[in-house]
Amino acid sequence: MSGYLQNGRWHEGWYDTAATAGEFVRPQAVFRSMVTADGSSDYLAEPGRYRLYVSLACPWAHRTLVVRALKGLEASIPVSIVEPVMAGQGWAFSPALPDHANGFAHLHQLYTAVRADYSGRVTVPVLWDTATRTIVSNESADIVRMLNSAFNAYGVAALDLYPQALRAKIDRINAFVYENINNGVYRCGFATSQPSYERAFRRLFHALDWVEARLAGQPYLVSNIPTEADWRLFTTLVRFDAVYYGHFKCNRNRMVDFPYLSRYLRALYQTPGIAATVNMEHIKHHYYMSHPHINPTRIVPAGPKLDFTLPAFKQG
Ligand SMILES: N[C@@H](CCC(=O)N[C@@H](CS)C(=O)NCC(=O)O)C(=O)O
Repeated sequence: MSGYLQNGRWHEGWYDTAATAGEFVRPQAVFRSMVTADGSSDYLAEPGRYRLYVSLACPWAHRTLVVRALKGLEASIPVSIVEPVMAGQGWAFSPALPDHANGFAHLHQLYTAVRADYSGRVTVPVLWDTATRTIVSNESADIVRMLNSAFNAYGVAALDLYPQALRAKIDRINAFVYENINNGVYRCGFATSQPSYERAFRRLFHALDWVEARLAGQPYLVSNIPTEADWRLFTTLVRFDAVYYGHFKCNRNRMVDFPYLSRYLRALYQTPGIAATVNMEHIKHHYYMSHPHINPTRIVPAGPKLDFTLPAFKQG
């Protein structure tokens, strides 16, 4: 279980789905500033100035870790990792997983340090500015864009995951994948009425069938090399068989039952730097232990046996 801040005070509680007929509706992120390379915003890209707060369990935070790794920004943008299980006070730090910048015990303290009367959910990822001691952004879609383009002087400038010529296509695929798959698994798992669960389930597998058919004809979603659209899908797919299939009841098929999707998932996983961003311990412990309304015993399943290191493309 977790909670939220109301006028800067922490309250325990889960999402209220009563007002939306049992449907889970994800709130908008609140901090939406951008870091730029040319100083055209308040936040100039500088090595060591910004810190990412992530959960290794969270698919939205995972996107930012993937792009940080692909762009070679590990030394320029340090990371603080929260404890995997979200309990009474929400995301927490510990002696083993400390808040390096502020020494806080809980992530909600970071939010109220910036805005004493903050109201809303306290989410990861967070891009923190150590110079002005503020939150630049808590929206992973924006953080991914900043890491891709603002820090080229300090990372792999040649890699562009959002090239000008492909932007319209990437945006279209992102919208479809977000609605039906990235957030679709949550709409299944967090639904509190049978019809809203079944609607989300149908839309999810319709979308996965569409992706499977597309991948039969081309290796990646938009181009013949991975783009931002593929990495945004990856973080959901890599959690699918271990968590969403069982815990979120997305159980028409597993990833391993889709030949093209599973080949694609392995190809992305085997990209240099990516395997190190995937932590199945944190992923499984987070989901199965943080939602007692879904899994009251909080027992973490021992399976399934997964191997993303099998050859991505069959020989011959
Ligand atoms: N729009 C946000 C969503 C992030 C998000 O919902 N993160 C989840 C973890 S997977 C979280 O921190 N939830 C805490 C809560 O809702 O209380 C983003 O993509 O950055």
